[in-house]
Amino acid sequence: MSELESRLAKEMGKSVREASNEELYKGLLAITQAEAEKKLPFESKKKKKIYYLSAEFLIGKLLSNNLINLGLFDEARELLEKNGKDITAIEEIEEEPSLGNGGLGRLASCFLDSIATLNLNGCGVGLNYHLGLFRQEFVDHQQKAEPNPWLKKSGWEVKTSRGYDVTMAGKTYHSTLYDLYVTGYESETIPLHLFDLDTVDETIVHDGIDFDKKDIAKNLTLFLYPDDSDDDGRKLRIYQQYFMVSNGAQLILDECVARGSNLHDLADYAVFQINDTHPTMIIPEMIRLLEERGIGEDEAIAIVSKCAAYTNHTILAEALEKWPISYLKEIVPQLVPIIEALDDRVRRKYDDPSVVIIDKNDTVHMAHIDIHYGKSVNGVAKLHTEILEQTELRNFYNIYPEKFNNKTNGITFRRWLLSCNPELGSYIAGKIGNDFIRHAEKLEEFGKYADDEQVLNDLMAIKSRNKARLAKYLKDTRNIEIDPDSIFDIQAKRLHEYKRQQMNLLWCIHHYLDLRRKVEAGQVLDDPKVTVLFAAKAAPAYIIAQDIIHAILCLQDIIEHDPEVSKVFRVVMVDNYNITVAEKLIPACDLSEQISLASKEASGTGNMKYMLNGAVTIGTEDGANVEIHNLVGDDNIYIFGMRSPEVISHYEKADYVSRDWYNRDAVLREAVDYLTGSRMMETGNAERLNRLKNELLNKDWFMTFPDFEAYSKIREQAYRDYADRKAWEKKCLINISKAGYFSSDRTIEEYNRDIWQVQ
Ligand code: CR6
Repeated sequence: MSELESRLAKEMGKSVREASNEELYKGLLAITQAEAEKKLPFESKKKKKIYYLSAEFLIGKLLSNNLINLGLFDEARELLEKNGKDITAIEEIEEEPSLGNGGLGRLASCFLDSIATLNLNGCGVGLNYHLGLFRQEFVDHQQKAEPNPWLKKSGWEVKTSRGYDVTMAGKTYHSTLYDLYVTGYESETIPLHLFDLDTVDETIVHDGIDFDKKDIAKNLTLFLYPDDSDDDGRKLRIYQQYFMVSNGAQLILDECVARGSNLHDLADYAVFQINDTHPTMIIPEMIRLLEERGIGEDEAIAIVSKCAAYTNHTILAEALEKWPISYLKEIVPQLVPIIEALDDRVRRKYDDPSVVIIDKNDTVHMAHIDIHYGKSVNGVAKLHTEILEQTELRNFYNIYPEKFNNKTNGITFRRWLLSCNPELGSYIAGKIGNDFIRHAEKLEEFGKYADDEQVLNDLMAIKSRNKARLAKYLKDTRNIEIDPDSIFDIQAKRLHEYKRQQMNLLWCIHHYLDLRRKVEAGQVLDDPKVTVLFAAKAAPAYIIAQDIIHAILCLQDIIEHDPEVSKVFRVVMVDNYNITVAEKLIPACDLSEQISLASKEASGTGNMKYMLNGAVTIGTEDGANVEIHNLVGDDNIYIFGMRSPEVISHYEKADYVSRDWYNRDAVLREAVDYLTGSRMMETGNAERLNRLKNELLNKDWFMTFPDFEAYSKIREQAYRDYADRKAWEKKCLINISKAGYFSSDRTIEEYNRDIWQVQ
């Protein structure tokens, strides 16, 4: 009996063969937890520490990932197989911790994996939401949001005896700290600290995801991002944010003192990376706590300004947080004099209303606190950082050019290749060795096989098996049948107008109508077989996003009922997109849709995951697509559409009129009109369809119409190119071999080199 086998048997009190999947899951969990814990570093040995503060950590399932990182995966899989068990079925038992919305939260999780893998002294700090991002169902072609409990069944969290007092709106709450162990690849473990309140009560949730937003003791950590479409929802966010950072600040001070800091030298012991503006209140809170411990205001501000660093993740104005000072006065009155003092210093120094912290409407600009009182400001892709410097944050850049820097996002290869696509991972390792897992730049060596017929055939075969696996998964879990021999064209990401799922939809309508015409003319449909897969959750308060989902589901239904066209063309929207679904879609993708309006997608990270798994990108020159394009060259990517200077100039001049495009372009007009044509109206909801069409016709804020023709042309070109399978597979191989740059290990090395400077 192997050691693993006897340990498992001991945990479960029975043999592997006798155990149920549930028991095996629990047994494996206990073993990985114990192994991970052994690898926690000795606190006192290291001086400086990274505190990665984030309202979101989109963790994903942990079992396989941890087994891989701990070097136990192959052994566990073989042991299970030998006893007639299947590791995939055991993984199904695990509830995914969805403590994030999308890219930003997933990035935070990839970063923790890399911090651990690089043996850097660090940890994550966030909140222990009881319910993850809502579970999405489709009912009557519409999204329905349901609670998504994960905590009770998870087992990954360790309740600690640590906790702190946090005072909000005059009441004091005592927190409890839970730790989740983040394993690194054959390296140390780091903790993700998630703060919670014992009084939170999941039973107050009713009618989908509604709850009493005023009862803070019961609702504080109930949900990630409560609906912020009303005052109470917005205030609850401030409660959450302050609870997170006050706990975080107290933890930082405790730990740093224990490691030997005298507080005056805090910057030698701590750096806090502020992930978007949600944790910004750590700056005034830390100043407050230092003052409480006897440090004068000037010095406290100077100390904190050396510890704090800010990452910006968007240029969309609605996402740059601003709070009315009245909210802060109500909830965190202890911070208001400090924020006023910080604002005062800015006003005395700079005669520029665009850089103040509290504006003339008594609104507090959170990002401005970060920029004035942090030591670093970074964007998340080259283009994004340039836009911050030259346009969005130009006035700040002029004051502090030395603070601005770029850190192009990355992804962990452990989860996004080894764990989600083990066959491809081992194949590459068989060709170029294992080194690329830790030294991602070595993936470039795989490029030498670009003309090797055997390798190209092997890659094609791996992709085919992944497509068949996806087809089976969709059949088993959703009763959706798709043809694994068709081209899989995938757009999976949060639903947002700037990401332009609506442009993809318009093309699908256009293609459907073309095929229908052929059928009616009695022609044979010899077009390439295509399955377009969408997967996306829309924020419950974002009406147009829901309308887009509705229109996609209606079109899906219409095509399903078309016996001729559905043989060559299908549109399928997969419900409840999350990390688990992403891990199935990505290895099976042929064409990766990254079609945001240039300048609007700060980086994107899905684009990198698809590339690494051997998909070809169709995309705009936006975010990290620009860098992907530079790396793979014109022949291995399909780039189209307006470039960002042109887009920015349209916004500045306010000269874009969507109706002109509609009037001018008959093909586009036909697709837009179809939204409210008889077939769609019979299938769906008139209010939703009309609203969507009107939005496009009268606004189209993210300019889908001007890019539509170029998009259609290049997409059809990509489908034609796919027919030459060898040439296509070569593109896939080149994409894989150039993906090394997008390892989050590279990104984290850069953060550490330029901002953190931790040993
Ligand atoms: N939505 C950006 O839009 C970027 C991630 C991570 C986003 C996306 O382009 O890749 O952050 N921004 O940097 C925000 O969430 C504010 C995202 O995930």
